[in-house]
Amino acid sequence: MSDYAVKAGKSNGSAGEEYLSLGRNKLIEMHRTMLLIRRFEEAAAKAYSQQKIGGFLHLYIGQEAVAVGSIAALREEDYIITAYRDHGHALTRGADPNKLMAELFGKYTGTSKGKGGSMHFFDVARNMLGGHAIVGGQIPLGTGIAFKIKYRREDRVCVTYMGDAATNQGSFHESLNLAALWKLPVVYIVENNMYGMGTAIDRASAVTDLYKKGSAYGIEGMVTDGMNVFAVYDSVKEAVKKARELSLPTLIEVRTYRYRGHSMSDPDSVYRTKQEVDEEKRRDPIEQMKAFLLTEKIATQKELDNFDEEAKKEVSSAVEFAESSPQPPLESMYDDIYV
Ligand SMILES: Cc1ncc(C[n+]2csc(CCOP(=O)(O)OP(=O)(O)O)c2C)c(N)n1
Ligand SMILES: [Mg+2]
Repeated sequence: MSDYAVKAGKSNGSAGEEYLSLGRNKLIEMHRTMLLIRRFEEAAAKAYSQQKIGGFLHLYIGQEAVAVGSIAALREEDYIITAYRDHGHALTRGADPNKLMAELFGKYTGTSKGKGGSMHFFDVARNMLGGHAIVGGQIPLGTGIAFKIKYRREDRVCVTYMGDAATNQGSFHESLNLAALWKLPVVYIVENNMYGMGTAIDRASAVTDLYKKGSAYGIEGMVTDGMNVFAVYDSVKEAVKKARELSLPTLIEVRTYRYRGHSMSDPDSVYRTKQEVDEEKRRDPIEQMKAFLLTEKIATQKELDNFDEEAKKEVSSAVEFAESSPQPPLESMYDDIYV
């Protein structure tokens, strides 16, 4: 692996004086964002089971540290683009939970006026460029955004997220080749949650150490613990620095886990055991962050409880907002088809 050294992120978030330099506000904000994502997803699952949300719904529960740790390492002007499991990324970027919930409900007050739904969260003002339903479809788009950054000599990077199964798509390989050839400021983040729908990674991918897939194109690979927000932050910070200063791509494999099925209609009990899920939950990213905040005396238990209450309140008012919002009017059917 000489030229394409593999670097592991730190896996013990409670070990760290260095993280205190992020400052109390930032640390609390990271924790509260993970909480907001989890409560948002739980409320979305409930609304889906009440048939208030139609179509597909892919939840991010368990993967919160990936969006939060990675986006904490970015500047506001940096771009992000991801697949359909996109709620966590949009919330972390600061998209309005009311509008996001309304989008799930198909309402006119939603981020895309109710026409995009769960898989197509967008917030152009916050440089969140989707939300893409075709597996691997966002990878060439993210690569193209990085090309645009370089072509216009902008001081930005593009973080392109994907699932583990997307690394078996041709679009992944074509993108990595061009990103390396043209030296593009892109960071590819593979959210390896071990499954593509009901298929375990070792049944679909010849190489299961996904960070190694960059080596065919001379792209440095890193692997990091996706249940630890600081490990994700460290790896992404390093890769972003390389993209910004040297205009070089990196492939980061983030090992994470989704607690729920692939989507709301997936009976996950047929391809994995409850024991496996319970085992993974013991590494819960939110619980790890709580332990860190308490150990380092950054927050008290009472404050942590309050943060959770506030996240629940914010989410229930988002549900109320979505429920009381109007449907898109029929006349709007052909609006916004082209920019
Ligand atoms: C091109 C294409 N093929 C198949 C599908 C159906 N499909 C939707 S999600 C998915 C699995 C993708 O898994 P992964 O990339 O690991 O992402 P995860 O769902 O685990 O976040 C498949 C096969 C699709 N949406 N697009
Ligand atoms: Mg997956």
